[in-house]
Amino acid sequence: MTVLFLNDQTILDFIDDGEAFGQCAAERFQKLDVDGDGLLSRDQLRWSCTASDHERDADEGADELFGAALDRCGEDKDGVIDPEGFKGFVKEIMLALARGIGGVPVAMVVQEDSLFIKAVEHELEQSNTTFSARDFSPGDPP
Ligand SMILES: [Ca+2]
Repeated sequence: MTVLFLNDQTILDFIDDGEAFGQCAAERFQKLDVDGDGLLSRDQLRWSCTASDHERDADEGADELFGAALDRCGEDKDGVIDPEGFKGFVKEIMLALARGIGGVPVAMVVQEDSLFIKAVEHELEQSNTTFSARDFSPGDPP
């Protein structure tokens, strides 16, 4: 387990970078799809959420978030989801969490392969490439 400090902008920037985000979502999908048929069941998804990014507890709020995200990303009638739907699902979850976090960095306990770690790594990569062009005074607008 790793403790991250992140705010909403870290997550939003990551989601905005369609290529990086899409690749990470695809990798995560492959990992979860243990039988390799290109589909995930609702149970597999549920497990992935409780076991990694939402370690805290399986409270009603998490259930609600999970259900709403699934509805919006177009779960089909058989209760399975394809890679494209999974990407939408992950996006919904991360957007909801970003809204919950807001602009003040919070500590979050995540597993080593969490997409939130990818988001932080993504942010570091971006700041490295634009280092010379930016003034890092705290409180400056992005
Ligand atoms: Ca499968």
